[in-house]
Parts: sequence; C-alpha cells; structure tokens
Amino acid sequence: MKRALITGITGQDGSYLTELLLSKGYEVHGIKRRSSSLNSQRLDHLYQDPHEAHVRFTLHYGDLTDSTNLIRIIQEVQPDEIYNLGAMSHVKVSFDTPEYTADVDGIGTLRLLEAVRLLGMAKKTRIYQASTSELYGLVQEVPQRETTPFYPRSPYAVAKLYGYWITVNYREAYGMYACNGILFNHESPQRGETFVTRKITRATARIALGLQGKLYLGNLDAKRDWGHAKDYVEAMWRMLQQDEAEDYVIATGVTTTVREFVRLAFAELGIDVVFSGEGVAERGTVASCRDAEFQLPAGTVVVEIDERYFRPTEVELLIGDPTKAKRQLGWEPKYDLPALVQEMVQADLNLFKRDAYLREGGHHIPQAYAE
Ligand code: NDP
Ligand code: GDR
Repeated sequence: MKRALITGITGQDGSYLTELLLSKGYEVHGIKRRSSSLNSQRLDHLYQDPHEAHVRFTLHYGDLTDSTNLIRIIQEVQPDEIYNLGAMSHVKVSFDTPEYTADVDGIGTLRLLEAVRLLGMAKKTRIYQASTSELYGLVQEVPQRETTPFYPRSPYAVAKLYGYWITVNYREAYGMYACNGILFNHESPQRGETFVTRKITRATARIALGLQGKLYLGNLDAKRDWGHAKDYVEAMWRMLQQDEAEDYVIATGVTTTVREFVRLAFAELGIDVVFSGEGVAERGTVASCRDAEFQLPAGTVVVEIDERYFRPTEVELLIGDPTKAKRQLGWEPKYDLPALVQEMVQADLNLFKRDAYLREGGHHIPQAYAE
C-alpha cells in the first residue's frame, strides 16, 4: 500500500486529492493547522475513527512555518509521495500579508524539501509542488506553456516563484523526484468562498432566493482559464507516477472574463443579466427572469463595482496550453466551463435553500460574511 502525505489537506484541492488517493487504495496522511474553530469540514465525509482497526486516513497537527514539526511528521509517516498544497493562497490577501505569504508559500516549500533530504529520504519520497499560473503574471506569451517566461505580479506569485525554483533546484542538485504542477485556476463547490467564482455562485443563489441584494466585484475584465478541481488533482497524481520528474502546465486552453462568468452563473437560474456603464460605474442589471421560482423584476441592479476588490497589480489574461500534459500524462479535463458553473450554482442553491426556508419560518438569517 502506498503512503501519501498532503499539506493543505483541509483546502479545496486537499479534499479532492484525499478522495482520489483513498479510492486508489493509498494510506493518506494530512497536515492540518490548529484553529480556534473546526476547519476540516471539507474532509468530514472521509473521516475514519482513529480507534478503529485498518484506518487509512489520519490528520496530524502542523504548519509549514515549523521545520521541526515537518521533520517529525515526515519521519513518522515515511511517505512515498508528498503533495505540498499548503499555502496562503489568496492573491489579494498576499498584498496585506506579504511577509507571512513568503514564509509559508516560499520558505515553507524549502522546509519540506530540506526535511526530506535531511531524513535521507531523497531517493524514496516523490514530491509534488503546487505551482501556479500566477507565475506568468504580466503577459509574455499566449497561450502560456512550460517554456513561457515568468513575470509574477503579487507577493503570492513571487513567493510561489521561489517555491518553483527551489523544487527544480532540489531535483537537479540531489536527484529528487520533485515536480511542479503549473496549475491554472480550478474551482468547484468546495472552492473557498472569497475566490471570485465561488463568490459569484454563492451570490447568484442568495440573490435569486431573496437573501442578498447585490454582488460587489472588482475587475470584471480579468480573463481566467477555469477548470474543475476534480480533474486537476488527477493530473497531480499522474505527475508523480512517471519515470522521470518534470514540470507540467495543467489548463483547459479556454479563457473567459469574470463578467462572462457572472452572466453564465445567473443564466443557470434562468436570470438574464446585462452589463452597462464603464469602469467603477459599470452595473449588472436583470433583463429578464424566466424561472417563476425567483422573483427578480427586470431592471433590478444585481452587480456593482467596489474598488476595494481591485489589486495593486493585476494579472489580466491567463490561458494555458496543456499539450505536454496531454501527451506525456495522458491527462484530459472532463469538465468544461458550463458544466463547472452548473455544478457550482446548483450546489450553492441547495445550500442556501435551507436558509430561505428558515427565514420563511420567521428565523433571523445573518448576512453571510464572504468578501
Ligand atoms: P486553499 O486556500 O483552498 O487551501 C490552502 C490550504 O493550505 C488549506 O488547507 C490551508 O489550511 C493550508 N495552509 C495555509 N497556511 C498554511 C500553513 N502556514 N501551514 C500549513 N498549511 C497551511 O487552496 P487550494 O486548495 O485552492 O490550492 C491548493 C494549492 O494549490 C495552494 O498552494 C495554491 O496556492 C495552489 N494553487 C491553487 C490553484 C487554484 O486555482 N485553486 C491554482 C494553482 C495553484 P486552512 O484550511 O487551515 O486555512
Ligand atoms: P486568482 O483568483 O487571483 O486568479 O488566484 P481569484 O478568484 O481571487 O481572482 C480571479 C480574478 O477575478 C478578479 N476579481 C475578483 N477576485 C476576487 N477574489 N474577488 C472579487 O470580488 C473580484 N472581482 C474581480 C480578480 O481581480 C482576478 O483577476 C487563484 C488562487 O487560487 C491562487 O492560489 C492560484 O494560484 C491562482 O488562482 C491560479
């Protein structure tokens, strides 16, 4: 039985990867941070009582800022594969916490690689590093591929640039099997609530159900290559099953604006939204509402711009070329954007219908706080 260790296991990708590895018969260990309230909801459906025999899924307390903790866990677990998904992963927040982001996303990667090396496991343990399309930043080439030069545009991306190169360096210097997956944006119903797609699908459901008035967004012109997290964790696993460690772009090859994502999300519930105005005066207004379940009169303003959501330096256009992954890993995404939007909107609709029923019954439903 193969043994895997996942950092960032409580995040979106951590939960999908855990599901995948358990289904393949792995023993899965994960590192989770201590927090004042429970933070493992995405893993609840996979929980195994540690008191039972033959447990294949175990969580360990830890943090990427703590070297001795990483060394102890890796020594105890003796993993065949490590997936380094742990990160302060929000680009906008990285401008507020640049030093912490560098410590976790940059030096955290070094701590992990160095722990494996110091423990004499360089030849035993294969390592996946969660690199990102944010490395491409300011457009140098379209579509972006493995050979496209990097030009990071945020403290997050600069920290991940260190993570990328230290992974390459440990591969070349110590012969480690260490790969960078340069993954473009990937989303799901498990996506963090403050990333733009989930923010939009949550708001779409809440506005349709009368639980929220408007959705405030930043740059609607940004273009992203959005895939489904379920497809992307499959690519991570495939990268660690090859004869030689290499770096791969994982993307769909299709790019879409944030504005279009908003339109698709509302259309999923039969609501047509049109945009008018320019810059911070741009608005999204209901043109028609075909579904009798939702009472949104034509002319209702549902989207407005809030300058707070703009970044000091933006990544305007991402579109990836996954040719190498298709050829060498046999990887192909199963989801396209309409299927992704449909799954996310319907999941949020189901989630918030509960709140709508409670409100009808006279219960107070507080505003959901998700910026
Ligand atoms: P999430 O933000 O959903 O999850 C991040 C995970 O990292 C969480 O489990 C979080 O713990 C954990 N974490 C944060 N800080 C620390 C720390 N100091 N020590 C240990 N763990 C920590 O991210 P995703 O699942 O979306 O992404 C996974 C990885 O892939 C990240 O590294 C991200 O930067 C990268 N990536 C993501 C892409 C995407 O589109 N999703 C695209 C390209 C790369 P907690 O739950 O306690 O906050
Ligand atoms: P990104 O994802 O920065 O690409 O990083 P995010 O969803 O945060 O932003 C995508 C684009 O949407 C624009 N935008 C807004 N973004 C947010 N969060 N909130 C808003 O209100 C809003 N309005 C417009 C942004 O300006 C941006 O252009 C994600 C993360 O998962 C990273 O960890 C990962 O490395 C990259 O994807 C690939």
